[in-house]
Amino acid sequence: MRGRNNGLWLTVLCGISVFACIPSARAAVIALNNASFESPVCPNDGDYVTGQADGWNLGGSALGVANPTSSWFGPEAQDGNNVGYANDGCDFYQVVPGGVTFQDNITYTLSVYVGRPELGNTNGGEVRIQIRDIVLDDPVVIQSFSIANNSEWYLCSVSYTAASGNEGHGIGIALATLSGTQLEYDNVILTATPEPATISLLAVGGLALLKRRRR
Ligand SMILES: [Ca+2]
Ligand SMILES: [Ca+2]
Repeated sequence: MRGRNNGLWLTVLCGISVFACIPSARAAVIALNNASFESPVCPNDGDYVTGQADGWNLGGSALGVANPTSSWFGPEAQDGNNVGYANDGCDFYQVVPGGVTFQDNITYTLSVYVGRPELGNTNGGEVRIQIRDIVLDDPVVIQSFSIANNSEWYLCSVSYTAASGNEGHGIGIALATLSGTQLEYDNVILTATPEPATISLLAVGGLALLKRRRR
């Protein structure tokens, strides 16, 4: 039996070794509310709603969800049919749902496609990762961006590595349009690197190995 157990452990350890060789850059995608701005539905080109984007808190009153036309962008949206739009100092923000909180030494990266339709405005915006859900809470990580050309989508991102004191706090994200500007947002993605579950699995593997050695 012992020989069979050794064989089993060899198999398990090989599995762990292979798993441990997976690059630490492996990232987990964290679910967000309405990350593609598909709710509420705007079924036809040019449809839009103001003051509503399900799952997002709205900072200001000149923002909502729209269905772009081909004169705005090509492709019209980066994902699905709709995009979020925010004018003149307004911002979308949300606390990451599902009780997901910061974990120390995990790097969180927020990315979003941003574009400006043919409106002639030239200011940019900001993508932010926040502690909890309040835009002005510290620490706040901000990546400013500008939009060079009308009717083009740009991938903007910001990263933040959680430090001591962040553990257990809610993760806030925000997409902010600067004054004098209209921006469109789509396909918001938040990742955690390395994947927290990977760390947990490796920890379990290490614990099992420790128990085996103590026998
Ligand atoms: Ca979309
Ligand atoms: Ca469309």
